[in-house]
Amino acid sequence: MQDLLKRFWAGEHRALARLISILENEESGRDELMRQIFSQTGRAYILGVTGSPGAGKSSLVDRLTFLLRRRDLKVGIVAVDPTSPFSGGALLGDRIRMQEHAVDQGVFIRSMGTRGSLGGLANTTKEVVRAMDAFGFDWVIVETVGVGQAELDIMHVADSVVVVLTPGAGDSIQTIKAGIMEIADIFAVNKSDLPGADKVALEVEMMLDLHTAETPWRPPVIKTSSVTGAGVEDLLSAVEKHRAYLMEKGLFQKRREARLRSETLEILDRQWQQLVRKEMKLSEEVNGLLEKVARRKIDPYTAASSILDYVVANSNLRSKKEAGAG
Ligand SMILES: Nc1nc2c(ncn2[C@@H]2O[C@H](COP(=O)(O)OP(=O)(O)O)[C@@H](O)[C@H]2O)c(=O)[nH]1
Ligand SMILES: [Mg+2]
Repeated sequence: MQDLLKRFWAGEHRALARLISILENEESGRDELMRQIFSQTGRAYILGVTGSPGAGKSSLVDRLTFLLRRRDLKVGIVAVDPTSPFSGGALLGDRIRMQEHAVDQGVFIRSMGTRGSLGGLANTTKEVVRAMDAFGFDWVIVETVGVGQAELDIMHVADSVVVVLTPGAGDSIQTIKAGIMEIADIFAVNKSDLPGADKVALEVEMMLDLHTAETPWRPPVIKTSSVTGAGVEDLLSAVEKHRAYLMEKGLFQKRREARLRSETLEILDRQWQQLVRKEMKLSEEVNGLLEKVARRKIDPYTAASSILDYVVANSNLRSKKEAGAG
């Protein structure tokens, strides 16, 4: 592991890829790795891009990355979209092929597998973003399809969220899930080279008229085309404006603090569950209680409280023993 980290800190893309695999497969040592890289995190700007399958998210990310690279910023991309794996479109594909031989490897793309539960996916994605942050990317872009709760959860890691809409069929405002509208900091009406983009943009503006009176940030609506490249510079400017707004109002810091707090609680939840599972394997006491519930001898609430008491007491005992031994 120390060897892996050494190569990771040296900027080896293959070490980053390996580290991400460890996170993805929940291999042992994962928590320890996260612990070791934490101090180097918190520097990257994290941009979320979400929208329906086929809206042009990957193509837009491709364009945005191209612009960021022109400013010499390093970009990590995490694509969580089982419907269309990120290929690194025309612009990026060439660039990455070019860079395979170059010293400067400023782009790294990772498509997340869909194995495991979606809840697990959200958690793993957060860790992968963190790994890319520690690796030294200036921007980390996360692409997800805006379908379920897990995808919405993933967007909570982002500092700014772009929701991509299209003039395409069924993408009318009325049919878009409420949750997705609420997380948008910026709207991109993509495929503006096709007819109907103006109408969608107008619909979004009207919706915003109704809903954003209370907040000082009104999400801008930007028409883009990832085919012609039109509007993509404007989209990036809008993201940078949002970033400046977050900084100015102290929201950037506040959000990140809140995120670290809730993440700690998530880790605690996970560790607690592991502890209980371990006790269940080892202790007849816990299994006895579960058995009693199953036979309706006691109620599940009493049993759960007893298990809680038991696990706490027992783990205290164990750590005292370990302390005594050491
Ligand atoms: N006409 C048009 N087609 C686009 C545009 N952006 C993406 N597409 C096409 O839409 C399809 C889906 O694009 P993709 O980026 O994979 O969408 P994703 O599923 O949201 O990531 C591809 O065939 C793209 O070439 C655009 O701005 N205009
Ligand atoms: Mg995609």
